[in-house]
Amino acid sequence: MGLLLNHRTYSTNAESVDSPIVWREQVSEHQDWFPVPESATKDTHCSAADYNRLYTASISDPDSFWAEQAKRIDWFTAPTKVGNWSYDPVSIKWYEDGVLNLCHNAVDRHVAAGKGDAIAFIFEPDEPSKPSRKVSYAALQAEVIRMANTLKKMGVAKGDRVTIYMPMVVEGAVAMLACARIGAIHSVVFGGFSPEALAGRIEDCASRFVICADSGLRGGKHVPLKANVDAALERVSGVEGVLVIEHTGDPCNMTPHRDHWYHEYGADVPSECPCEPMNAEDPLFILYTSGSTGKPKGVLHTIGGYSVWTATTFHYVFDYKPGEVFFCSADIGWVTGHSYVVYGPLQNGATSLIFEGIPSYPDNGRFWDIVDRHQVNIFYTAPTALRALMRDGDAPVKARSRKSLRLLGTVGEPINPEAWRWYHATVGEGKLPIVDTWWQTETGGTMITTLPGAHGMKPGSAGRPFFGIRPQLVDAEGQVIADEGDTRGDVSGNLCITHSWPGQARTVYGDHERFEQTYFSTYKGKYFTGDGCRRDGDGYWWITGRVDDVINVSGHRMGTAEVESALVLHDKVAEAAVVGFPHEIKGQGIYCYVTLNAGEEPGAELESELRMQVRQEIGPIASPDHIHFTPALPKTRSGKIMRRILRKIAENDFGALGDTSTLADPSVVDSLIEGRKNR
Ligand code: 6R9
Repeated sequence: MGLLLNHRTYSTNAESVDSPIVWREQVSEHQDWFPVPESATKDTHCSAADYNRLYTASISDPDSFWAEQAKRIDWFTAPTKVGNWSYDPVSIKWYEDGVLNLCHNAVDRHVAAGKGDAIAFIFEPDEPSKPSRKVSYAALQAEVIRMANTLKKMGVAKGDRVTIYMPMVVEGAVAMLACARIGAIHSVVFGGFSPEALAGRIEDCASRFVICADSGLRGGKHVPLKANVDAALERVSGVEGVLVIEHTGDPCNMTPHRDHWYHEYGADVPSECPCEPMNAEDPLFILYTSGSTGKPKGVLHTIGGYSVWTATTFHYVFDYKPGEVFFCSADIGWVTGHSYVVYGPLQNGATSLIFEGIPSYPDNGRFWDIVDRHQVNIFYTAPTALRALMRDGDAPVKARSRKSLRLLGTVGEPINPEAWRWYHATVGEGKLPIVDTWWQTETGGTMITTLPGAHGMKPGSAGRPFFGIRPQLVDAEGQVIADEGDTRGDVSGNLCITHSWPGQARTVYGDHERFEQTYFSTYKGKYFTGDGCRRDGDGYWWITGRVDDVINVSGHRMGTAEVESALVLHDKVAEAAVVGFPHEIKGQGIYCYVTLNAGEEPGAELESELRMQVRQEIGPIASPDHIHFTPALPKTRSGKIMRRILRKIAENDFGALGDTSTLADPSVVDSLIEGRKNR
């Protein structure tokens, strides 16, 4: 088993956490303690005393606690049952006899309550000179109804899978809500994925419908979404309808009978469409995510538990107050966009900002321009973006007022204390709370975080478990090292969660066995997160990064096996091994070791062909940082590639290679080191 453990220290000794993140070793985090800022205690939904009381209640009587939280949302039939789950065998249900509709809770009920004029979405286009747009809850309702009826006209019915391949525009969220409204299951595919990757995701869930835009805009560049859909549909059959939303006006090829322009096809649909009553355990969405083996998995979330979880976490984690503007910079193609651009904010009647572009366009002050222009109160982004902006110094930040900001947040990867401090001191003027929210596609919403009015902060630590969450650290053999409530000093291990929570994924679409195998078989009876973690004596949890063969590049999860599969598709490649290495901006970069077939010569041309190959198979986000041609890979006598050694070499850490005596040919290591030094 490749699950290794990092005991009590961040050292990178041979058997420590895979892909360790070097900057963690250089900082002694213990000295830093930032108490709850005065401003965060004002009207907070959760003080320190509230947290202790609510957390204890959520653990001692989860059913009562989650029955109470379920009252945040409307139910057509209130559930009489709360949690009903087992991790061995794996069966997870919450609120199983409840009937509801998430679109109703996100949109209609606010309109019904007389809040139709409140702003649901603010759209900020890629091009700052173009007008932004405000969409009220009433206008959103009308839009969602139109899209829902258009989908029905196309033949979409309850339970059908609909693939959404959109830029960051309001219509992307409308498409999701329209699916939820009619009981279709959405599968959003990030617009940066290639046609090949899109085809795989369409095929896996046998999706018969696709919603896309003509093209998207990112930093002034056009992303040919419809053309990518066309290319994908040459590789996969079964798609009957493609709904194309006009966004940039770029010309598109339209296949008769299959492809429909939304503004034409949806022009004359009825203006009423009741929300379909759905069982709490009916599927809501599938979202593909990378694991350590095989193709990306279609993680499946169901309606009831996910609704309650995102509504509750949004309320507490961001301490949201009516009228505030919330800006989460994640794309709806990732789970963060699902939970905290769309469903969490809307269920709370919040104003959520949708930003089409990128943080560096037209310059590195774009985020802060948006904050000022739309008076953003809560800003939530990824550490990789902060590291990139930080490089440009304080001036672009200081040139903007940022007075409206009240709370900052991060998500997606561990934040290095240096970036945290910059965020705190420069962006937040040393006054604002930061929530460092640890969670995953599989967890549906935030799991470990400080709560702004309750907890002091330690740069680099996610903080404390959210209500109902029971983290546990175990060693490689599954022995328990630490539970919540344990007050020993620093302990490290592999992070598991011992009890289910409403927002937990229910299965891998079409492959429950893979779900069990991936998450519940390493440590029987526990959900294994794939992350390494340390817990300090104050009860703060510090995520140290993945301990499996998943790497985190700019906050995007990627399986090293996926990149390897793409590389070996090239007919000159014999074998490939891919590892992560510490990268100043991206957190981790992609380092590929490649061996060629006999008679083939490495060279710059082949290198760019391989880069292209990976971009084609997966997308630009998977572009290798290094391609290291080598005559051989370090293997054990039984033929297993020793990734531990490859990781060390990629990290330029040649002194701690550990035991190489089991290698079939130890001289391979010297030649790899030589090759690394020459790069
Ligand atoms: C929400 C999201 C999940 C993986 C997760 C972990 C890393 C996310 C983090 C964090 C440290 C944080 N991760 N948030 N690590 N601190 N605050 O990102 O989901 O794309 O599925 O990635 O991201 O390694 O296991 P997802």
